[in-house]
Amino acid sequence: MDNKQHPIIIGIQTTIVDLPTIRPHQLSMATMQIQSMVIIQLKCSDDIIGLGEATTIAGLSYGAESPEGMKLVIDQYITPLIKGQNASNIRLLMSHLEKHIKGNYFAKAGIETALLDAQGKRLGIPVSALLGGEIRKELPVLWTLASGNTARDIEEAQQLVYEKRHKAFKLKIGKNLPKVDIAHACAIKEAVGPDIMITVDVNQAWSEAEAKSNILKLQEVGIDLIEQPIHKDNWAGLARLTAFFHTPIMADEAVSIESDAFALAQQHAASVFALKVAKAGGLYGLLRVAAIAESAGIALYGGTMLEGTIGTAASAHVMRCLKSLQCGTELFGPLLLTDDIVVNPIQYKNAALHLPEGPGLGLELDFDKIEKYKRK
Ligand code: MUC
Ligand code: MG
Repeated sequence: MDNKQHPIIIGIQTTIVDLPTIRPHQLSMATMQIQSMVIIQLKCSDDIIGLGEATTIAGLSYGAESPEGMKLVIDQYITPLIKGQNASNIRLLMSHLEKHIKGNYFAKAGIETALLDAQGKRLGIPVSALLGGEIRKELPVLWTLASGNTARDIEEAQQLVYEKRHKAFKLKIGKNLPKVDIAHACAIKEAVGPDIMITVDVNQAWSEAEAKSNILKLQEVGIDLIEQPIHKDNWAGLARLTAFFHTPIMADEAVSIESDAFALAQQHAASVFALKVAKAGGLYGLLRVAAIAESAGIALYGGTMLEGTIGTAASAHVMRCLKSLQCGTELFGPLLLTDDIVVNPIQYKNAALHLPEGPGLGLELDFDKIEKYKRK
């Protein structure tokens, strides 16, 4: 068969782009001032270029993959395995990568995104249509308050509620002494009132004993959801917390691919899963994790690795295909950045995300911006 029938992958270009954040973003394990993303351009013999993004949070603070490492994995290991192959055989290509490259799910997710974007552009349909079609159009989006200052967070929340940009917030805690963090969460909950959903993300910072006494207080003031309070590998501890509290406990770092989802479900170790394209190794992987959660009666939340527009659009396409998304999403990544590298950004209004229309991810790169922000 010739190249007309089979679009061939002819090259993959990876570029690390460093975009400043609008303010310091403080997590339990790091404070971000920039977001670094690996932008992937997957070039095909039919002149189609698929866009992908491989992004993590604060170097190696969140997970085992760094921006520099992901670029290296794609350049040195993934590219030789798929260059010259039929770009339309996405599931075959991904299973080939799965066989020859262990782990590295964030890098693989970026590649799968680029393959899907290319295939959507080729067929003239959105990525969500490639995945079987949308169930929902708009996705509710919360905002994370993480300036590191309670008064500033309250002001930020009140302003965003006033502008109707968000009506739910997530607090990043776990960096300070528990009594400081609890006072911070209580002050914010009290200031915004009972109608505004407030969740906390501890990013694994507490021991199980600390978690027990801290969650007790958070539950008392009406915090709506507790995300990853203890170490990601302490599944038995997560199960004990899930059984003990009526406030839902959400697994984030603990749940990556479907085998984690299955084991966590078996152990009743969470009542909500944070789904992330990067953790799941791609959009199809996210659907597999979601299917297990749905079968086990575990609620779903659309998580982010604070991706820029390409990664956020990929997440939005697949999350539009989910039957249930009880806890909404946190797909606000582009809003945390001072600039964008696409010409047609995602729109946020009425506490929801609106994707640009168009084939594939529906995005067009702004090459001047890539040039401006690319790591030299
Ligand atoms: C995380 O751990 O969930 C998502 C939103 C945010 O502010 O941080 C992240 C990562
Ligand atoms: Mg989290």
